[in-house]
Amino acid sequence: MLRCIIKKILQHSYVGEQGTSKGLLSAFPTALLGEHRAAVGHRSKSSLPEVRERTLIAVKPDGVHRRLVGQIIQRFEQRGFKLVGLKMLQVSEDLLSQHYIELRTKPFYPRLQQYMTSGPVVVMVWEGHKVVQTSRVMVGHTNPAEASAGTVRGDFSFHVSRNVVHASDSLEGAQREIQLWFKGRELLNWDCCDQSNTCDV
Ligand code: DAT
Ligand code: MG
Repeated sequence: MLRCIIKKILQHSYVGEQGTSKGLLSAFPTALLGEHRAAVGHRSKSSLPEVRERTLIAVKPDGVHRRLVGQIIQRFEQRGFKLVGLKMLQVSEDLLSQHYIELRTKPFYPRLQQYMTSGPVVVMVWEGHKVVQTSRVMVGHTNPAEASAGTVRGDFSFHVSRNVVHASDSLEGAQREIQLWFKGRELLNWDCCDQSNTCDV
């Protein structure tokens, strides 16, 4: 009940900033209001570029077939990152060759292409402080045989040709990959209800 009253007052204060709601608002302790300000859409530090860092994560066809999508998403949610884009698709050879532009001349590329186009992938954009670097640590070494336990690859795979997940390896790479896989309108800017503990840090 108290939460509803506070929310109503805050909603009024965002519409007008003047009149009775402002007077009533000042009667509430700041700590009590902080959570509710975030919940009704107050924007603060989340617009800073460092906090808004984004990366591309994809569950590869083996991960989808093995029903690992949920567990992989859970790891990123648990870490505190914010999901801003998500879709499932069948990758074309053309999209894959643009994604792996630097690997196209590698001897293993034909097998990589066959594997990556063999079934659907689930591709996501995650946002948060140092998300590119942290995701690479969470995903683990390219070769699962060298990936630490506790990483996605270290826990769910044993061979480089079936390493379950993709994660962008740099800020520039992430920007390029996000633009390649997602249209701008497919990415959502939204404020978490626990913004002060996850995003505005
Ligand atoms: P990462 O996925 O860790 O960024 P990468 O960009 O070097 O690694 O390679 C992309 C993918 O290509 C990798 O996840 C699995 C595949 N790959 C890399 N090296 C390989 C190899 N020697 N044999 C087979 N597949 C390989
Ligand atoms: Mg890579």
